[in-house]
Amino acid sequence: MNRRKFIQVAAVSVGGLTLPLRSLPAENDIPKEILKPASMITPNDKFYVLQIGEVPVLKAEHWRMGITGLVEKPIMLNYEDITGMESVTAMRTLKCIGDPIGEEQMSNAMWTGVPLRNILDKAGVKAETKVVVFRCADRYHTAVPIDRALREEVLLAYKMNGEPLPTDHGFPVRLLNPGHYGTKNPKWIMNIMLAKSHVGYWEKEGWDPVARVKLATVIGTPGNDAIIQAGTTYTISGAAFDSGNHGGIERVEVSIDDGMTTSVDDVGSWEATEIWGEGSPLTWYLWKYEWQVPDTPGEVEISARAIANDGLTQKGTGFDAEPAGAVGYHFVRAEIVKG
Ligand SMILES: Nc1nc2c(c(=O)[nH]1)N[C@H]1C(S)=C(S)[C@@H](COP(=O)(O)O)O[C@H]1N2
Ligand SMILES: [Mo]
Repeated sequence: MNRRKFIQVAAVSVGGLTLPLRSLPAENDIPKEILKPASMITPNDKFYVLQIGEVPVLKAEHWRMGITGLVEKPIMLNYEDITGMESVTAMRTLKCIGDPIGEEQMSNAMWTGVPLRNILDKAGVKAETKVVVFRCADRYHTAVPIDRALREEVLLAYKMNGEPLPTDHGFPVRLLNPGHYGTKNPKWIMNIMLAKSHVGYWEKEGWDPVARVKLATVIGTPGNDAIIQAGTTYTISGAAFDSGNHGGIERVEVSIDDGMTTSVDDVGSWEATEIWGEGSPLTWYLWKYEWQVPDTPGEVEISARAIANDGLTQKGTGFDAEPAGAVGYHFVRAEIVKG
Protein backbone atom coordinates (compact mmCIF):
# COMPACT_ATOMS: atom_id res chain seq x y z
CA MET A 1 0.00 0.00 0.00
CA ASN A 2 1.19 3.47 -0.87
CA ARG A 3 1.47 5.90 1.93
CA ARG A 4 -1.17 8.50 1.22
CA LYS A 5 -0.71 12.11 2.14
CA PHE A 6 -3.66 14.42 2.36
CA ILE A 7 -3.85 18.13 1.91
CA GLN A 8 -6.69 20.43 2.81
CA VAL A 9 -8.13 22.26 -0.15
CA ALA A 10 -9.90 25.54 0.36
CA ALA A 11 -13.60 25.77 -0.38
CA VAL A 12 -14.30 25.67 -4.11
CA SER A 13 -16.93 27.89 -5.58
CA VAL A 14 -18.95 26.31 -8.37
CA GLY A 15 -21.67 28.24 -10.13
CA GLY A 16 -22.44 30.28 -7.05
CA LEU A 17 -22.44 27.29 -4.70
CA THR A 18 -19.66 27.03 -2.19
CA LEU A 19 -18.64 23.44 -1.65
CA PRO A 20 -17.39 22.50 1.82
CA LEU A 21 -13.76 21.96 2.73
CA ARG A 22 -12.63 18.43 2.06
CA SER A 23 -9.56 16.29 2.21
CA LEU A 24 -7.99 15.43 -1.11
CA PRO A 25 -4.98 13.27 -1.85
CA ALA A 26 -1.77 15.20 -2.46
CA GLU A 27 -1.10 15.83 -6.12
CA ASN A 28 1.75 13.42 -6.59
CA ASP A 29 -0.33 10.59 -5.17
CA ILE A 30 -2.83 10.77 -7.99
CA PRO A 31 -2.16 8.09 -10.60
CA LYS A 32 -2.20 9.53 -14.09
CA GLU A 33 -4.19 6.77 -15.59
CA ILE A 34 -6.96 4.83 -13.93
CA LEU A 35 -9.63 3.28 -16.07
CA LYS A 36 -12.97 3.02 -14.35
CA PRO A 37 -14.60 0.58 -14.84
CA ALA A 38 -11.20 -1.13 -14.99
CA SER A 39 -12.37 -4.37 -16.62
CA MET A 40 -15.23 -5.69 -18.72
CA ILE A 41 -16.23 -8.22 -16.07
CA THR A 42 -17.05 -6.99 -12.59
CA PRO A 43 -15.74 -9.50 -10.02
CA ASN A 44 -18.57 -10.99 -7.94
CA ASP A 45 -17.45 -9.24 -4.76
CA LYS A 46 -17.41 -5.86 -6.54
CA PHE A 47 -20.78 -6.25 -8.29
CA TYR A 48 -23.35 -3.79 -6.92
CA VAL A 49 -25.95 -5.25 -4.57
CA LEU A 50 -29.47 -3.95 -4.17
CA GLN A 51 -32.65 -5.25 -2.60
CA ILE A 52 -35.64 -4.20 -0.53
CA GLY A 53 -34.53 -5.74 2.75
CA GLU A 54 -32.60 -8.59 4.32
CA VAL A 55 -30.82 -11.01 2.01
CA PRO A 56 -32.53 -14.40 2.24
CA VAL A 57 -30.08 -17.28 2.64
CA LEU A 58 -31.50 -20.27 0.80
CA LYS A 59 -30.20 -23.83 0.64
CA ALA A 60 -30.18 -25.54 -2.74
CA GLU A 61 -31.31 -28.86 -1.26
CA HIS A 62 -34.42 -27.30 0.31
CA TRP A 63 -35.29 -24.96 -2.53
CA ARG A 64 -38.29 -25.69 -4.80
CA MET A 65 -39.71 -23.41 -7.47
CA GLY A 66 -43.32 -23.76 -8.56
CA ILE A 67 -44.58 -22.83 -12.02
CA THR A 68 -48.26 -22.09 -11.49
CA GLY A 69 -51.25 -20.05 -12.68
CA LEU A 70 -52.30 -20.11 -16.33
CA VAL A 71 -50.33 -23.27 -17.18
CA GLU A 72 -51.38 -26.58 -18.72
CA LYS A 73 -49.99 -28.37 -15.66
CA PRO A 74 -48.38 -26.79 -12.59
CA ILE A 75 -44.89 -28.11 -11.93
CA MET A 76 -42.34 -27.96 -9.14
CA LEU A 77 -38.63 -27.82 -9.97
CA ASN A 78 -35.60 -28.28 -7.74
CA TYR A 79 -32.03 -27.04 -8.14
CA GLU A 80 -30.83 -30.14 -10.04
CA ASP A 81 -33.80 -29.90 -12.40
CA ILE A 82 -32.60 -26.43 -13.42
CA THR A 83 -28.85 -27.08 -13.50
CA GLY A 84 -29.49 -30.32 -15.44
CA MET A 85 -31.13 -28.46 -18.33
CA GLU A 86 -29.30 -27.20 -21.39
CA SER A 87 -27.63 -23.95 -20.36
CA VAL A 88 -26.46 -20.73 -21.96
CA THR A 89 -23.47 -18.67 -20.78
CA ALA A 90 -23.59 -14.99 -21.69
CA MET A 91 -22.29 -11.63 -20.56
CA ARG A 92 -24.94 -9.25 -19.27
CA THR A 93 -24.87 -5.86 -17.59
CA LEU A 94 -27.32 -4.96 -14.84
CA LYS A 95 -28.30 -1.42 -13.95
CA CYS A 96 -30.62 -0.07 -11.26
CA ILE A 97 -33.57 2.09 -12.32
CA GLY A 98 -32.97 4.32 -9.30
CA ASP A 99 -29.33 4.88 -10.21
CA PRO A 100 -28.72 8.62 -10.21
CA ILE A 101 -26.48 9.46 -13.13
CA GLY A 102 -22.92 8.71 -12.22
CA GLU A 103 -23.60 6.46 -9.26
CA GLU A 104 -22.21 3.01 -9.56
CA GLN A 105 -25.27 0.80 -9.52
CA MET A 106 -24.21 -0.79 -12.77
CA SER A 107 -22.04 -3.91 -13.17
CA ASN A 108 -21.32 -6.60 -15.73
CA ALA A 109 -20.85 -10.36 -15.34
CA MET A 110 -20.76 -13.63 -17.22
CA TRP A 111 -23.89 -15.56 -16.29
CA THR A 112 -24.95 -19.15 -16.86
CA GLY A 113 -28.59 -20.13 -16.90
CA VAL A 114 -31.51 -21.70 -18.69
CA PRO A 115 -33.70 -19.76 -21.13
CA LEU A 116 -36.86 -18.97 -19.18
CA ARG A 117 -39.02 -20.08 -22.10
CA ASN A 118 -37.61 -23.61 -21.92
CA ILE A 119 -38.73 -23.77 -18.30
CA LEU A 120 -42.17 -22.29 -19.01
CA ASP A 121 -42.57 -24.83 -21.84
CA LYS A 122 -42.34 -27.63 -19.30
CA ALA A 123 -45.53 -26.35 -17.67
CA GLY A 124 -47.21 -25.17 -20.87
CA VAL A 125 -48.19 -21.51 -21.26
CA LYS A 126 -51.95 -21.00 -21.66
CA ALA A 127 -53.01 -18.65 -24.48
CA GLU A 128 -54.68 -16.13 -22.15
CA THR A 129 -51.42 -15.47 -20.26
CA LYS A 130 -50.44 -11.81 -20.26
CA VAL A 131 -47.68 -11.63 -17.64
CA VAL A 132 -45.17 -13.83 -15.85
CA VAL A 133 -45.14 -13.07 -12.12
CA PHE A 134 -42.03 -13.78 -10.05
CA ARG A 135 -42.34 -14.18 -6.29
CA CYS A 136 -39.13 -14.10 -4.31
CA ALA A 137 -37.95 -15.30 -0.92
CA ASP A 138 -37.59 -11.73 0.38
CA ARG A 139 -41.26 -11.03 -0.55
CA TYR A 140 -40.22 -9.00 -3.56
CA HIS A 141 -42.42 -9.62 -6.56
CA THR A 142 -42.52 -8.31 -10.09
CA ALA A 143 -44.05 -9.20 -13.44
CA VAL A 144 -42.77 -9.33 -17.00
CA PRO A 145 -45.10 -9.24 -20.04
CA ILE A 146 -45.29 -12.70 -21.60
CA ASP A 147 -43.90 -11.60 -24.98
CA ARG A 148 -40.83 -10.10 -23.25
CA ALA A 149 -40.46 -13.15 -20.99
CA LEU A 150 -40.44 -15.57 -23.94
CA ARG A 151 -37.48 -13.88 -25.66
CA GLU A 152 -34.62 -16.30 -26.09
CA GLU A 153 -32.14 -14.05 -24.24
CA VAL A 154 -34.17 -14.07 -21.00
CA LEU A 155 -32.39 -16.43 -18.62
CA LEU A 156 -32.96 -18.02 -15.25
CA ALA A 157 -29.38 -17.74 -14.08
CA TYR A 158 -27.72 -19.99 -11.51
CA LYS A 159 -24.05 -19.11 -12.08
CA MET A 160 -22.22 -15.80 -12.02
CA ASN A 161 -18.67 -15.53 -13.36
CA GLY A 162 -18.32 -19.30 -13.19
CA GLU A 163 -19.43 -19.63 -9.56
CA PRO A 164 -22.80 -20.65 -8.15
CA LEU A 165 -24.88 -17.48 -7.91
CA PRO A 166 -23.67 -15.69 -4.74
CA THR A 167 -26.30 -15.30 -2.01
CA ASP A 168 -26.33 -11.51 -2.50
CA HIS A 169 -27.14 -11.92 -6.18
CA GLY A 170 -30.05 -14.31 -5.81
CA PHE A 171 -28.96 -17.85 -4.98
CA PRO A 172 -30.20 -20.27 -6.13
CA VAL A 173 -31.77 -18.61 -9.21
CA ARG A 174 -32.45 -15.10 -10.50
CA LEU A 175 -33.88 -13.69 -13.71
CA LEU A 176 -31.77 -11.89 -16.31
CA ASN A 177 -34.14 -9.89 -18.41
CA PRO A 178 -32.13 -7.79 -20.88
CA GLY A 179 -33.45 -4.41 -21.93
CA HIS A 180 -34.90 -3.84 -18.46
CA TYR A 181 -33.57 -2.23 -15.30
CA GLY A 182 -32.74 -4.28 -12.19
CA THR A 183 -36.32 -4.15 -10.90
CA LYS A 184 -37.27 -6.62 -13.65
CA ASN A 185 -34.39 -8.99 -12.81
CA PRO A 186 -35.74 -10.68 -9.64
CA LYS A 187 -33.43 -12.63 -7.31
CA TRP A 188 -34.17 -15.62 -4.98
CA ILE A 189 -37.12 -16.74 -7.12
CA MET A 190 -39.52 -19.09 -5.32
CA ASN A 191 -42.51 -19.11 -7.64
CA ILE A 192 -43.31 -18.27 -11.24
CA MET A 193 -46.98 -17.66 -11.89
CA LEU A 194 -48.57 -17.02 -15.27
CA ALA A 195 -51.37 -14.49 -14.94
CA LYS A 196 -53.47 -11.85 -16.68
CA SER A 197 -52.14 -8.89 -14.71
CA HIS A 198 -49.98 -8.02 -11.75
CA VAL A 199 -48.80 -4.90 -9.95
CA GLY A 200 -45.24 -5.39 -8.73
CA TYR A 201 -43.57 -4.26 -5.52
CA TRP A 202 -41.95 -1.13 -6.96
CA GLU A 203 -44.83 -0.28 -9.27
CA LYS A 204 -47.02 0.05 -6.16
CA GLU A 205 -44.57 2.79 -5.13
CA GLY A 206 -44.91 4.55 -8.46
CA TRP A 207 -41.94 3.18 -10.37
CA ASP A 208 -42.28 2.49 -14.05
CA PRO A 209 -43.75 -1.01 -14.65
CA VAL A 210 -42.04 -1.27 -18.04
CA ALA A 211 -38.58 -0.24 -16.80
CA ARG A 212 -36.75 -0.26 -20.12
CA VAL A 213 -33.11 0.76 -19.78
CA LYS A 214 -32.45 4.23 -21.21
CA LEU A 215 -29.36 5.19 -23.14
CA ALA A 216 -26.87 6.57 -20.61
CA THR A 217 -23.17 7.20 -20.13
CA VAL A 218 -21.16 7.45 -16.93
CA ILE A 219 -17.75 8.97 -16.35
CA GLY A 220 -15.68 6.75 -14.06
CA THR A 221 -12.52 8.86 -14.06
CA PRO A 222 -11.98 11.52 -13.10
CA GLY A 223 -14.22 11.51 -10.06
CA ASN A 224 -15.96 14.69 -9.02
CA ASP A 225 -13.55 17.27 -7.61
CA ALA A 226 -10.46 15.46 -8.89
CA ILE A 227 -7.25 17.44 -9.06
CA ILE A 228 -5.49 17.12 -12.39
CA GLN A 229 -2.01 18.34 -13.32
CA ALA A 230 -1.89 21.09 -15.93
CA GLY A 231 -0.12 20.23 -19.17
CA THR A 232 -0.26 16.45 -18.75
CA THR A 233 -2.12 13.70 -20.59
CA TYR A 234 -4.99 12.41 -18.52
CA THR A 235 -7.18 9.42 -19.35
CA ILE A 236 -10.88 10.07 -18.94
CA SER A 237 -12.88 6.82 -18.88
CA GLY A 238 -16.29 5.37 -18.27
CA ALA A 239 -19.12 3.17 -19.50
CA ALA A 240 -22.13 3.55 -21.78
CA PHE A 241 -25.13 1.24 -21.80
CA ASP A 242 -28.53 0.85 -23.50
CA SER A 243 -29.17 -2.83 -22.71
CA GLY A 244 -29.86 -3.41 -26.41
CA ASN A 245 -32.85 -1.06 -26.54
CA HIS A 246 -31.21 1.04 -29.24
CA GLY A 247 -29.09 -1.67 -30.79
CA GLY A 248 -26.06 -1.05 -28.58
CA ILE A 249 -23.60 1.82 -28.47
CA GLU A 250 -22.15 3.20 -31.67
CA ARG A 251 -19.82 5.73 -30.08
CA VAL A 252 -19.19 7.79 -27.00
CA GLU A 253 -18.09 11.42 -26.96
CA VAL A 254 -16.76 13.69 -24.25
CA SER A 255 -16.97 17.41 -23.87
CA ILE A 256 -14.61 19.54 -21.83
CA ASP A 257 -16.13 22.94 -21.98
CA ASP A 258 -15.37 24.53 -18.70
CA GLY A 259 -19.01 24.24 -17.77
CA MET A 260 -20.10 26.78 -20.33
CA THR A 261 -22.06 24.80 -22.85
CA THR A 262 -22.56 21.20 -21.79
CA SER A 263 -26.02 21.71 -20.37
CA VAL A 264 -27.27 22.65 -23.80
CA ASP A 265 -27.76 19.87 -26.34
CA ASP A 266 -25.61 19.95 -29.43
CA VAL A 267 -23.70 23.00 -28.32
CA GLY A 268 -20.08 22.77 -27.32
CA SER A 269 -17.41 20.59 -28.79
CA TRP A 270 -17.67 16.84 -28.54
CA GLU A 271 -14.60 14.67 -28.93
CA ALA A 272 -14.66 11.05 -30.03
CA THR A 273 -13.52 8.52 -27.45
CA GLU A 274 -12.13 5.04 -27.97
CA ILE A 275 -14.32 2.04 -27.07
CA TRP A 276 -11.85 -0.31 -25.41
CA GLY A 277 -14.25 -2.95 -24.08
CA GLU A 278 -17.48 -4.36 -25.42
CA GLY A 279 -19.37 -7.63 -25.36
CA SER A 280 -22.72 -7.29 -27.10
CA PRO A 281 -25.52 -4.71 -27.16
CA LEU A 282 -26.65 -6.35 -23.90
CA THR A 283 -23.45 -5.33 -22.09
CA TRP A 284 -21.84 -2.05 -21.22
CA TYR A 285 -19.35 -0.42 -23.56
CA LEU A 286 -16.19 0.81 -21.88
CA TRP A 287 -14.58 3.92 -23.32
CA LYS A 288 -11.56 6.11 -22.75
CA TYR A 289 -10.22 9.41 -23.96
CA GLU A 290 -6.67 10.74 -23.78
CA TRP A 291 -7.11 14.31 -22.72
CA GLN A 292 -4.38 16.89 -23.26
CA VAL A 293 -4.86 18.86 -20.09
CA PRO A 294 -4.52 22.63 -20.68
CA ASP A 295 -1.58 24.51 -19.20
CA THR A 296 -3.85 26.98 -17.50
CA PRO A 297 -5.12 26.14 -14.03
CA GLY A 298 -8.82 26.37 -13.34
CA GLU A 299 -12.01 24.45 -13.05
CA VAL A 300 -13.37 22.29 -15.86
CA GLU A 301 -16.62 20.48 -16.38
CA ILE A 302 -16.40 17.18 -18.21
CA SER A 303 -19.45 15.47 -19.64
CA ALA A 304 -20.02 12.42 -21.81
CA ARG A 305 -22.74 11.19 -24.11
CA ALA A 306 -23.41 8.11 -26.21
CA ILE A 307 -24.77 7.70 -29.70
CA ALA A 308 -26.64 4.41 -30.15
CA ASN A 309 -26.53 2.15 -33.19
CA ASP A 310 -30.08 3.17 -34.12
CA GLY A 311 -28.93 6.79 -34.35
CA LEU A 312 -30.29 8.02 -31.03
CA THR A 313 -28.03 10.65 -29.48
CA GLN A 314 -28.20 10.93 -25.74
CA LYS A 315 -29.80 14.15 -24.58
CA GLY A 316 -28.51 16.45 -21.89
CA THR A 317 -31.73 17.04 -20.07
CA GLY A 318 -33.71 14.94 -17.60
CA PHE A 319 -31.56 14.36 -14.56
CA ASP A 320 -34.21 12.83 -12.33
CA ALA A 321 -33.97 9.10 -11.85
CA GLU A 322 -37.61 8.69 -10.82
CA PRO A 323 -39.73 7.05 -11.91
CA ALA A 324 -38.51 5.59 -15.19
CA GLY A 325 -34.70 5.66 -15.09
CA ALA A 326 -32.25 8.51 -15.37
CA VAL A 327 -31.24 10.17 -18.60
CA GLY A 328 -29.09 13.22 -19.18
CA TYR A 329 -25.37 13.77 -19.22
CA HIS A 330 -23.20 12.75 -16.36
CA PHE A 331 -20.76 15.54 -15.72
CA VAL A 332 -17.90 15.87 -13.32
CA ARG A 333 -16.05 18.92 -12.17
CA ALA A 334 -12.31 18.78 -11.90
CA GLU A 335 -9.63 21.24 -10.92
CA ILE A 336 -6.57 21.76 -13.09
CA VAL A 337 -3.57 22.74 -11.00
CA LYS A 338 0.04 23.67 -11.77
CA GLY A 339 2.48 21.03 -10.54
N1 LIG B 1 -35.90 -10.66 -4.82
C1 LIG B 1 -35.46 -9.45 -5.17
N2 LIG B 1 -34.94 -9.28 -6.39
C2 LIG B 1 -34.48 -8.07 -6.77
C3 LIG B 1 -34.57 -6.97 -5.92
C4 LIG B 1 -35.13 -7.17 -4.63
O1 LIG B 1 -35.25 -6.25 -3.80
N3 LIG B 1 -35.55 -8.42 -4.30
N4 LIG B 1 -34.11 -5.73 -6.33
C5 LIG B 1 -33.98 -5.52 -7.76
C6 LIG B 1 -33.20 -4.33 -8.07
S1 LIG B 1 -33.96 -2.84 -7.76
C7 LIG B 1 -31.95 -4.39 -8.64
S2 LIG B 1 -31.18 -2.99 -9.17
C8 LIG B 1 -31.29 -5.69 -8.86
C9 LIG B 1 -29.88 -5.68 -8.31
O2 LIG B 1 -29.27 -6.92 -8.55
P1 LIG B 1 -27.89 -7.22 -7.86
O3 LIG B 1 -28.05 -7.03 -6.38
O4 LIG B 1 -27.53 -8.62 -8.25
O5 LIG B 1 -26.92 -6.22 -8.42
O6 LIG B 1 -31.98 -6.76 -8.23
C10 LIG B 1 -33.37 -6.72 -8.47
N5 LIG B 1 -33.94 -7.94 -8.02
MO1 LIG C 1 -32.69 -1.34 -8.72
